[in-house]
Amino acid sequence: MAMRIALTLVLVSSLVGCGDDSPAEDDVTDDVETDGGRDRDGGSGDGGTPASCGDLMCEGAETCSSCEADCGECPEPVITECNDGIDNDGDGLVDWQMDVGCWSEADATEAAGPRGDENGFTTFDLDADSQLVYVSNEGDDANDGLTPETAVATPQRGAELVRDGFPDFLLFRRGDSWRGMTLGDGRVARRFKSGRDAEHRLVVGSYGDSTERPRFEVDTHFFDDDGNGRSFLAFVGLAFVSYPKIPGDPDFDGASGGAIRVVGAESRDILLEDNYVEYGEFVLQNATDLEVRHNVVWRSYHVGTCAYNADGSPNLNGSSEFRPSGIFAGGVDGLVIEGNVWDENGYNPDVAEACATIYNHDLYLSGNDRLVVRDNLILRASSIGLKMAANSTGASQDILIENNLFAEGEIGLGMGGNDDSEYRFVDARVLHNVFTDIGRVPPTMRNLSWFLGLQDNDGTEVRGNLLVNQREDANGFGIHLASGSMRNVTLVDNVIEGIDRRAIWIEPEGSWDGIRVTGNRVVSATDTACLITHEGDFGAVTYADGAYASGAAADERFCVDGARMSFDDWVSASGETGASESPEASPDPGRNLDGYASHLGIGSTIGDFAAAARQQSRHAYRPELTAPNANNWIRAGYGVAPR
Ligand SMILES: [Ca+2]
Ligand SMILES: [Ca+2]
Ligand SMILES: [Ca+2]
Ligand SMILES: [Ca+2]
Repeated sequence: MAMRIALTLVLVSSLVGCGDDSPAEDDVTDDVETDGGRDRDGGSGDGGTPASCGDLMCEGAETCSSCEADCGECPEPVITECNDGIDNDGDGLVDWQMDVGCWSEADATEAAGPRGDENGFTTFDLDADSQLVYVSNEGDDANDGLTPETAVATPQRGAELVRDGFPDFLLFRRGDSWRGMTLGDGRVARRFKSGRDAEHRLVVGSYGDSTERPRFEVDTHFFDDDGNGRSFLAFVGLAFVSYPKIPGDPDFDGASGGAIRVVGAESRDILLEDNYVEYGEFVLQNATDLEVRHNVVWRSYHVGTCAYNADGSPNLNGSSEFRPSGIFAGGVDGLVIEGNVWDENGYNPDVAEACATIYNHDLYLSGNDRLVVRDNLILRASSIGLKMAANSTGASQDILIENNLFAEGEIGLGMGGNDDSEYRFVDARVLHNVFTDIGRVPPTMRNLSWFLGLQDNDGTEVRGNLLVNQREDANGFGIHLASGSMRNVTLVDNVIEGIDRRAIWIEPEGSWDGIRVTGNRVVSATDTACLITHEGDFGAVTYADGAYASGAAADERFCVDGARMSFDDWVSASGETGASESPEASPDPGRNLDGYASHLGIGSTIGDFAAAARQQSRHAYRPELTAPNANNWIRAGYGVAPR
């Protein structure tokens, strides 16, 4: 039950914290302890106030275990099935260290349960004929691998011992590491095997007393179906670090590496959960029903991405020769991407010739159907946080993008790209996302600050999003609709505040039909803002119920076909019904991840927040570092209800 207690506390503290930062910090620190996060460094960054034990303030990385004097005595650990020393479910596996039905020591059940009962994580039961194969740094490939005491030594030997078509478990000892090894020696062996069916997967996971993920230092993908059908797999709780991209590594080349690659058209039902990827990426193409959940992907990059003009000056577009992103997914039918941390993908500021480019992104998703992108932290992308492409009519259908947090990069969400066929994106919902500081520090150094752009959409609802914090004088916009085709697109109940330029920018073409812009609150304090920029005929666009406030002169607040105009002239030009001026002021505008890092006591910058979020794992899970909770804190600054 510890998990539920922790979640409740966080919810309470984030509500309490809405208008009053100071008292919530202690609560958050307590939550971390309750949630089993002892002995973590807390990810405190350079920008925070130095914490000193003994000053009677529990702050920064201090916890009850590191500083009892300030933080008080640690609560007694809650006894659960997963830490009571008993094999409660009779499967021969005891507690979180060994039982694959435990997501951590805080799990109340050794049996697997629905994710909603397992803190959002996937747990497993053994099947009658499941076989477990153990791999550790103290193992020996001459062993049978069937017990921890008789573990084998290498991933390739372990991969041989689990059986194709069976619900077997290949378990690596946590805290151990392997270098230059994958699931097979060579391309064919790395294609690995399949499980039995979607309910009986072949699981590649972990075991042991450590909470540190088994670490694979790889120079290629750890698993790669290589175009062959591989199905019913789960890769859970593993760390993949591309060692030739580790700055200072003796084998550094800045080029080789990987993580997981699934490209077989016959591949299906593959889960990637709670993995940590440094310098590598996920590549998913053509397959069916893939899930990418609760992973951390940081600094996928490749040297050779810088470009130069003839005079030797930098070409800010960068080179298209290498295209690293945090994930590339193309042509997948059924793709869920939820609860992940994507940070600084497409470049590496610490490596020469690894420039950010316009071609590289945190997520690059092209032509996927039944797509869900939910609850992700999408931070500091080379160019676009979430680039969505579709290269023919109807190429991407049934799309849900919900409650993600987009911060920095130069473009937040771009649904368009690379083609001008009509109606490429069909039945999309973009709901309750938060976008902040897009383009504040564009890694490419271009002057863009584009928050949310849609092209060639057919049947799209953009509802309840919050777009805030744009630096002045950028080439910027909030929400932009422009393309040859657009029909049945609704922008409703969005809050757009502090967007310096075209907060809502609509450029209708003759074929457009059924565009509704309704109930949005648009506020900008600057004198250069255009709350709505409309360029073209009004026939296809219905405006209603907008609430507007502007720092611009009274006759310069809206822009129609290049001319600035007053609220009254806007209403008369657009025919907007129910529009109003001077909505209620936001209680604490300007909230962003810098402020949230301060609020949590983990630093003062987006980088501090990101560093802490990259430490997330199921064994050390901090709900306050997730997109939904960060979003709620930012929302409160703008008077937007929590979700
Ligand atoms: Ca137990
Ligand atoms: Ca058990
Ligand atoms: Ca369980
Ligand atoms: Ca069990």
